Amino acid sequence: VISKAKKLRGLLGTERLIRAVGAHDGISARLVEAAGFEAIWASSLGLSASYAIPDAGVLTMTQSLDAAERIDAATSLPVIADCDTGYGGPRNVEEMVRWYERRRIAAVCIEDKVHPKTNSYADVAHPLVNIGEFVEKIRAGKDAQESSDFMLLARTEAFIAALPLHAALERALAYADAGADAILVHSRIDSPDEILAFAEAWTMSVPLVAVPTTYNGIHERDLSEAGIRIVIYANQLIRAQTMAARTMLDTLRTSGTASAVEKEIVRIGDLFALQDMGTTTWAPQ
Ligand code: SPV
Ligand code: MG
Repeated sequence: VISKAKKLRGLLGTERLIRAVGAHDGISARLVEAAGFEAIWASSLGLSASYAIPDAGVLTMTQSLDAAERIDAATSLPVIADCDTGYGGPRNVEEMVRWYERRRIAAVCIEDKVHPKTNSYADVAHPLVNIGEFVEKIRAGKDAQESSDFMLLARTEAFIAALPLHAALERALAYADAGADAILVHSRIDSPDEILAFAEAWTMSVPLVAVPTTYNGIHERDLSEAGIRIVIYANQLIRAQTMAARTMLDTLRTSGTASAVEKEIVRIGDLFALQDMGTTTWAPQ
């Protein structure tokens, strides 16, 4: 069987944009696959939200690893695990890579913020570690992997920290030189200007990854034309689930009968199918 890491490498070897969607558990991963996307992003925001705890470096590596493994087991798609800052220093990243690779996760992503980091959209300071420190983490991670297919994505939060383009590029170049297999460049402004300027200035063959959450007006076609190779829809799925749940719960509370929500919820048979029950419901649900 071909490994998930090889699968992701294979996708990167084509011309087509890879679309990854953020998931936080088995069923969300399965829904992403059924919808026809190419990869899963095991999101720290989604996973933290599913625990109802802050996305602020609170999850331990073990919790994130277990979740990534459950997500991976539920889908044939490759999983890119959001590993925050790498759970500590270079020695932690080394250990992290060993475990994630052992558990067949295709790729991990670490970011250059100070640990414990806070989600990029939070209205707080987003201090970065210096370049040398992050380069050490990348090297430690790359030295630890066994198969050459496993990938380590390096994410720069330079724009999140309000640094200019040249600083973002300086960081990304150093990370690529240190062996990062892809560069995730993050931005939280409403326009794609930062990402497009970065992609325009990027001359290395190391692929770029973008997360168009705030600059959601851009089309995949334009990201792809700009040279982005992976687009991550990081949080739309858990936001959709949350909205649907809220609507259903409101209807249920105000109506006083479960029949009122029947058209807002999937059939039990749909769940059975998603969980490989291999049977149908006895009632015409
Ligand atoms: C996540 O999904 O946890 C991410 C991406 O890190 S973002 O929330 O856009 O920062
Ligand atoms: Mg995250």
